[in-house]
Amino acid sequence: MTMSEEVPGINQSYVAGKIKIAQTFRGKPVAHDAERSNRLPPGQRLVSTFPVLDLGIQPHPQRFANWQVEIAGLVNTPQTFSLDELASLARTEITADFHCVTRWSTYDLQWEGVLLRDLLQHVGLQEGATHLIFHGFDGYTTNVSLEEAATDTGMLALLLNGEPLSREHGGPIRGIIPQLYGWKSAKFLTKITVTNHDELGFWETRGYHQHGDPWNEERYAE
Ligand SMILES: Nc1nc2c(c(=O)[nH]1)N[C@H]1C(S)=C(S)[C@@H](COP(=O)(O)O)O[C@H]1N2
Ligand SMILES: [Mo]
Repeated sequence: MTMSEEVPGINQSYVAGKIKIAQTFRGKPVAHDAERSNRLPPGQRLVSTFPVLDLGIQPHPQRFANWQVEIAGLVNTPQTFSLDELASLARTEITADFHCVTRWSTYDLQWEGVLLRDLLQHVGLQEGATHLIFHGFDGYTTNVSLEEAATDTGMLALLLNGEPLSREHGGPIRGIIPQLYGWKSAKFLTKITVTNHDELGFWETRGYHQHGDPWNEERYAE
């Protein structure tokens, strides 16, 4: 996919605006290895709300009951899970801060769901597997290394702050990679593809950083 390719139905002016920002900031100096004892990563501003940002295509909640998440690619047993099947796997709760590349951060979100580590162990990784790609209902994709995903906090979240995840924040299920910028946390998750190389996702093909570590200000491609 090229930078200019249009995806039907998405908010094109939102996307065009972000591409422009990525181009403007490309190669500009950023903080590296910021002090993690400062809870707020460099260039971020703390907000007390949890803004909603996406391409503008959200699934109708009527779809939630029959939602499925497919795990494909370099796994031993490719499998399609219903929400109930996912919910019946070992459940984990985490509390994490959320850092958006558009410079707001919000603290102490409580996510509950299934650790990617547990899920990947369940389906079995094939030799050579190094990365995954999250796919959203809206056609959104984002790439994450297994090193960043299969941690003790990387998860598929079903609940936010004790409530079923709302449509606005990515319900019924969302990938959560809390140590990276929020664009790596794919909403309305429908599929995970495990790969043996790093393939760029929606924003990564449009000028965003391949990795996205807020403590190194990995906002845009260098
Ligand atoms: N499926 C999907 N997931 C997505 C996005 C999207 O457009 N579609 N946007 C990403 C971006 S850029 C951000 S900042 C966060 C915003 O999450 P929020 O709306 O819960 O704040 O979702 C990320 N995950
Ligand atoms: Mo974002």
